[in-house]
Amino acid sequence: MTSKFTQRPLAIATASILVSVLFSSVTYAQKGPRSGDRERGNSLEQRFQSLDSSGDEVLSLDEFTANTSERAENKFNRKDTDEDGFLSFEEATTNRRGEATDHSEIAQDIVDCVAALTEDNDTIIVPETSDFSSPEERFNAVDTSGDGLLSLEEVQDNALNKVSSAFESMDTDASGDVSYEEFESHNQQRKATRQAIRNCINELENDSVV
Ligand SMILES: [Ca+2]
Ligand SMILES: [Ca+2]
Ligand SMILES: [Ca+2]
Repeated sequence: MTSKFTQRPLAIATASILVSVLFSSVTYAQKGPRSGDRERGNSLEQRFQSLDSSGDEVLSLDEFTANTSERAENKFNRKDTDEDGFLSFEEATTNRRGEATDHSEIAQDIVDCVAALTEDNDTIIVPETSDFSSPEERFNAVDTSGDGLLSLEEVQDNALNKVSSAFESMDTDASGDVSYEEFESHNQQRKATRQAIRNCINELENDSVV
């Protein structure tokens, strides 16, 4: 891998990566015509209902992943700036500011910091150090063919894996489907965890003594 990228970490970006890993298909379901929906609980219910296409008040894995491939394709096309049908390392790892987020060197510190915060807030889920892997590691994990480029299929497979494992972690009673209660509590965990990670990264990055 010879691509160059800047190493300036971006707190928000990492937090949002984790969030998108945990929750992509939930936000994906929000693409409909609804707008201006500010009421939190209500909007979460609507989100759940829009995912529940069978209307049986639980989400199946199929319902939960229904938009995943299409969403991945849209993102792929947006990132493929030279339009060659593949994502290079740079296309895949740089964000809108032209930087690749890299918190891999403080991954353990982030995990320790978030773990300490759970003493006061047990809604927070402690992340794993692998959630903060380097851009190279993230890229190579998706590049299953190992040719140094990401195909649409690789990107879609990766998205499906992530959304499926998010579904699994939501289904806390292992019933094979996700109830509204499971959905809601996962959403609360996600919000608390995202905030905790953001706070920890800010703190760790602003450790200057002067
Ligand atoms: Ca359903
Ligand atoms: Ca390309
Ligand atoms: Ca369940």
